[in-house]
Amino acid sequence: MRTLRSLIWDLDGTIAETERDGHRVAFNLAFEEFGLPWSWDEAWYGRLLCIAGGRERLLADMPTHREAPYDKRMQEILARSLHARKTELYARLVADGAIPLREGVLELMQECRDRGVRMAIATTTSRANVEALLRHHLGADWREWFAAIVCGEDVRHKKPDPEVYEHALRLLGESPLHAVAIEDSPLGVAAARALEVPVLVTRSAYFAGAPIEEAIAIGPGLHERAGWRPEAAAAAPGRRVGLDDIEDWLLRSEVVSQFA
Ligand code: XBP
Ligand code: MG
Repeated sequence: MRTLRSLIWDLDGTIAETERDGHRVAFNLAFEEFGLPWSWDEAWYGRLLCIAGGRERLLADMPTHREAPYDKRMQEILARSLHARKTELYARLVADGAIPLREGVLELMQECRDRGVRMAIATTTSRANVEALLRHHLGADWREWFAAIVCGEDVRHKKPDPEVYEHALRLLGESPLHAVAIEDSPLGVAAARALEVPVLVTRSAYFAGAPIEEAIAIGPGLHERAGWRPEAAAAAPGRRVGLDDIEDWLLRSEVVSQFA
């Protein structure tokens, strides 16, 4: 029987709305500092999110600008410098308090700690971004909250490749039978599902309407038990989604898959 022993968190879009309010803004600040007349509005950045990795996203967008170097190697050099500066500017935004955690995230993390459910981070964002955000919100001992932290630098292939989940499961010493991932994007869901890790989806600003299949449940966020599909039916107190709800979805998904 499936039981929940480990909860694996995606970061961008799931723990906080980092893409719209953090990375995009920091990229635009970096463009300005470099004297480039480039600016990614919310809609355009949303389209670029089909490419995982900020540096990779920059490289994909470069040919659309006449100021970009023609030579591929020069493009690569510019992308590296812009990306490095973007990472510094992102950390400054976080330190200034511009990027709150999504509602219900801290409460669920705390519940995991109280009930002995181990947590991991499986993200393809850079380690510096994970460090900046979680230190700011969880405090200096933030690392102790997680039994495994896997970031963009730790993998050869970013999501939707399952490598990041493969690492996280290995570090946790966990089977997908006893883990649940929390994700917001189709790329992230695909990465977890490739290893048959069950996924809970909390819709983020950029993927509010994206078609997503194969989730044990999809809903608006952890702060709210209304609006989930299937509905949050565990006899849980309060309004937010808790571990009882997640365990209930896990069991129900097992029953559905047995009779499918
Ligand atoms: C996040 C990403 C990252 C971030 C930006 O994926 O794809 O590229 O957008 O971070 P996930 P970097 O939702 O899996 O965390 O600029 O450091 O790549
Ligand atoms: Mg995400």
